[in-house]
Amino acid sequence: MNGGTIFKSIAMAGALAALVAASGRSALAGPTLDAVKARGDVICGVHTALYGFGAPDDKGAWKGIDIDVCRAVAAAVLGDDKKVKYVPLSAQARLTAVQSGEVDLLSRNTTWTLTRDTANGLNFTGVNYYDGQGFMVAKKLGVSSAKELSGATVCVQTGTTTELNLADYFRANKMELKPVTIEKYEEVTGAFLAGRCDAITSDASQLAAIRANDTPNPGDYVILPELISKEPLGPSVRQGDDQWFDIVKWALFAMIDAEERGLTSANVEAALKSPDPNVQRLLGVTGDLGKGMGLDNKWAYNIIKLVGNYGESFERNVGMDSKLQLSRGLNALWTKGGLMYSPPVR
Ligand SMILES: N[C@@H](CCC(=O)N[C@@H](CS)C(=O)NCC(=O)O)C(=O)O
Repeated sequence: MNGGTIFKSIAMAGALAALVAASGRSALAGPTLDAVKARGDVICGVHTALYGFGAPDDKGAWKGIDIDVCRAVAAAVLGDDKKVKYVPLSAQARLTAVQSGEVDLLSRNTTWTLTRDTANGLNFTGVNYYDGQGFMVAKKLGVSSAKELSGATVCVQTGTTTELNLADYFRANKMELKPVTIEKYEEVTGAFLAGRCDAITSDASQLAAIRANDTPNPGDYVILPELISKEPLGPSVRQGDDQWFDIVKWALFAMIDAEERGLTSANVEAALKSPDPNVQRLLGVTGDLGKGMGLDNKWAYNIIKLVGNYGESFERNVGMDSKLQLSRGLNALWTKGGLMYSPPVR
C-alpha cells in the first residue's frame, strides 16, 4: 500500500464512521446479515445428534430446542424458518467453527462461560436452556448420591466444561477420581453402556437424552440427584458484528416475550388485531423495531408463526410430553418461578 492509498483508506474509514454516526449503525447492514441475505440461508452450527436439542428425525429433518433457535433466526431474517443450513459440530470443533466464520451462529448445548465469551472470541446471545452437570450410573451399581463416587471410573468427553467441572468437584470433595477421558461423543456413551465406566457425566438434559434414546432399557439407569455446576446453554456468534449479535439475541428474546404475552403459533395471526400496544409493537403492527435491526418489521411475527413461543418449543422438544420428560424448572418464565425473562420489546 502506498502513502496515497493509506490516506484514501483512512479518509474512507472516516467518512464511513461519520455516516454511521449520522444514520445510526443499524441502518447499515453488517457483514453477517448481508452475507445471510445474499446467500439466502442461515448457517447454523448444531449438535451431531442430541435428541430434544438438535438431531435429525427419522425423515432427516432437524428437530430440537436448539434447532428452533436456528429456525427463529431464519424466520426473522429471511421470513422462512426452513432456510437454514445445519452444520453438525462435535464438542471439539464447535468453537473454532464460530471463530472462523464457518457458521453464522452456534446453537448447540454450549455453556456460556467467561473464557468462551471473551478470550475464545464468541459472544453469547442469551440462554435457551438453564442446565447443570449431573452423573448417571447403572441402577445395579447401587449408588444413590454423587458423593459415593470416590474411586469410581467416570466417562467424560474432552473439550467440554464437563471435563473441567468433574475434576473440580472431586477435588473440592476430596474424592478420588478415575476419569476415562474420550474425544468422541459416541465413544463416551458407548464406553459407559459397555460398562467400561461406573458413571457417565454430562449436562443433566444430555443424560436424560442418552437414557431415553441410547440405553436398551432406560429403567436400568439412574441420574443421581446432585447437579455439580451451572450450565447455562445458549446460542453464540462470532465477536465483531454487533448487528448480527443483536439479531440472534432478539430472536430468542422474541420467543420468550411471546410466551410472556400469551402469543402462540396458533393465535398470533388473530393477535395482529390486538389492541395491546406491546403486542402491536412485537408483531410489527406499529413502530419500526424490525427495521432498526436491519430486518422486516414482521420479524417477530414470523418467528412466532413459524416456530412458536419459547414454551411451545420447550414442550414439543424436551417437555413432559416428549421422550425426555423434562420439567420447566429453571426454564419456566420468571413469572412462574423460573429464569426466562425478556427485556422490554420497545
Ligand atoms: N455444556 C457443556 C457440554 C456440552 C457438550 O459438548 N457435551 C458433549 C457430550 S458430554 C457433546 O455434546 N458431545 C457431542 C459431540 O462431540 O459430538 C459444554 O458446553 O461444554
